[in-house]
Amino acid sequence: MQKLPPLILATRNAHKTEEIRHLLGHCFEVMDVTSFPDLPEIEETGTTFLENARLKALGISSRIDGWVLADDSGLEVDALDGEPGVYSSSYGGEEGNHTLNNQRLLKEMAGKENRSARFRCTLVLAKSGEEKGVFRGTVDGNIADNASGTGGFGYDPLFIPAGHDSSLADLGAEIKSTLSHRANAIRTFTEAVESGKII
Ligand code: ITT
Repeated sequence: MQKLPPLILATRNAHKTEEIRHLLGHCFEVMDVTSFPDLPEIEETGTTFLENARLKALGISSRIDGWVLADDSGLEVDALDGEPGVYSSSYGGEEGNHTLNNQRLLKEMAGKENRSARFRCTLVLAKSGEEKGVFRGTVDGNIADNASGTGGFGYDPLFIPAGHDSSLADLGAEIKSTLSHRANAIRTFTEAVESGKII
């Protein structure tokens, strides 16, 4: 592949950065917005993953030079009519508090027989405030009865991917990087880059 320019992730979530760097580090220098302390916080006022990913991608790329990739992601649980969905990061009442989020999820799922769920990831690529591409990925699975494992972040201790018996947090970073919603979305992004359609 040709030498590619740096990629700036429109995220303050260090776990996302670490996972995407692991997936893309061989072809891009991957940074995130924590390297640009003057950038404002982008408010996620959208009601879909795509709307929020666009707000982040366009909001950041209109303020800095270079290629910007935003990730909006979350967990949809069938027995909860798709909740927590776009509100995954604040489901427990406090933005980014994964312990409270998992506690609330377990409470809402108490006694529910249908445990099916999926993670979704929507990526928006942008440059100079213009959208250059949208890439999506999902992973199906089930919500566990109890939290287990220390790997990953967020709802990983409660999410058992289809075809496995352990949570994503138990399975660890290497396996997560082969099957996660983020890995699947990044794969479609990489295919577009390799085919010369973008960047
Ligand atoms: P940025 O907006 O700065 O990127 P964020 O964590 O707030 O960071 P989102 O608004 O996209 O990102 O919310 C994503 C939430 O969905 C995240 O906080 C977790 O609760 C959940 N989530 C997303 N991907 C996940 C994953 O791979 N494993 C576990 N939980 C995940």
